[in-house]
Amino acid sequence: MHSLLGSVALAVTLAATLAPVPDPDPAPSAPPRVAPRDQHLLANGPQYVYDRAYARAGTAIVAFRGPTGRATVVFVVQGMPHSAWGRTFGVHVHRDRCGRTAASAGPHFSNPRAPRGARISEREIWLDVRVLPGGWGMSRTTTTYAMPDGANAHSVVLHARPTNRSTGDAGARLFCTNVDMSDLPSVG
Ligand SMILES: [Cu+2]
Repeated sequence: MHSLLGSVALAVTLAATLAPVPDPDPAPSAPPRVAPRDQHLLANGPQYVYDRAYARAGTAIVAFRGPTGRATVVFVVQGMPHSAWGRTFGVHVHRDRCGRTAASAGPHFSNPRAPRGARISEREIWLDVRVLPGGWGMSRTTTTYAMPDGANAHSVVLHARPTNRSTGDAGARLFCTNVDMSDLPSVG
């Protein structure tokens, strides 16, 4: 008797194991799908490297305008050489697109509507980045002013030294990433 019951129990267990699992009903429980909106600008680079030691560097830039029109810019760099680990590099938004020479990107972007006497750090967009062990770093900033339409802002340049806060100088230009910030997407 015992062995018969055992066989029946085994058969039932096997049947349960082999029974097809019903498909979960996807319609009512699935989260709604939404179409992505162009709420930010994304750029990858660099397009030009002016110092061979940085040939393996990679950049990503995200930018958008918030509800008040202020621009937020996020800068990510990786692939920096060992000699750069632990150091801080000046990074700025420049006026012109990157080109074959380091000078191609032109001068720094400067807010054309800045009040007279505004400090340079409050007219421009600076993203100085500290490179961590592993060769990557991230920085971000939000302007204190509304980013105008049609702004002369078409690239991000990484320099050899931290930015001098009174002059804006940061030494040699190491590499350049194209990013058209002339008409940033707005959020809110
Ligand atoms: Cu610069």
